[in-house]
Amino acid sequence: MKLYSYWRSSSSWRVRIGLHWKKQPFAYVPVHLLKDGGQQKAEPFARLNPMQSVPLLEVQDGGRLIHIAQSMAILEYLEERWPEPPLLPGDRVARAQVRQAAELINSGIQPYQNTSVQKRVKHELHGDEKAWARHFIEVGLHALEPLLHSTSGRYAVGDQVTLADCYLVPQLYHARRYAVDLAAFPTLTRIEASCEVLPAFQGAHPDRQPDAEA
Ligand SMILES: N[C@@H](CCC(=O)N[C@@H](CS)C(=O)NCC(=O)O)C(=O)O
Repeated sequence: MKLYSYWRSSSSWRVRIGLHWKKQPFAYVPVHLLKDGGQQKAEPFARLNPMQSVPLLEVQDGGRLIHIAQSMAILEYLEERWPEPPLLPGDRVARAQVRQAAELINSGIQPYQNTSVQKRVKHELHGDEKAWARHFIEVGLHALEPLLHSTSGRYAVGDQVTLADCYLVPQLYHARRYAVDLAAFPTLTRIEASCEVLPAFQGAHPDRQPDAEA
């Protein structure tokens, strides 16, 4: 199994957590999102993933070599193929709460800080791309804090690690990069601290990846 990834990509990081959590070995294929105008836009990668983004999972299944993009699709695939240890709870209300938190980040925060969006705000619209991203990160985290206050135990939803934690931890790293003051989010940072000590989260951290930069 191969994972096309970029060390600081939060979407790739979510999948790395999932692979480590399920103890599935994988080859790491770096795709540099900035070098040469972005290797995600060049062949051969762009042919494998027309969305021109990471993560991309390459995996053998039923005698076929398949490629899956979109972190949520990949993580749900991993969950169905290797159900243990789980990343989705058995209870359907809890599952909905997990997906709610993950989607808030996936579709409500991360797109605004994405490399291509940042470039367009800065170079084509001549805006302050960092202020732009910071605004949407703050709005999203202000919604997430009370939601997770009501669903969390040790982790985002209850006392088991779930997909919601795979989305939360990388997003908080990027919140810091955009100078968001995390003092307003005590529940989120408490959950992050619980996750950070787990080997799966440690192995998935950007600084531990082969393409990490100083
Ligand atoms: N919703 C997608 C987002 C994928 C995505 O935006 N990936 C970013 C890195 S975190 C990327 O490859 N950006 C390339 C670009 O903006 O050109 C997912 O969850 O996989």
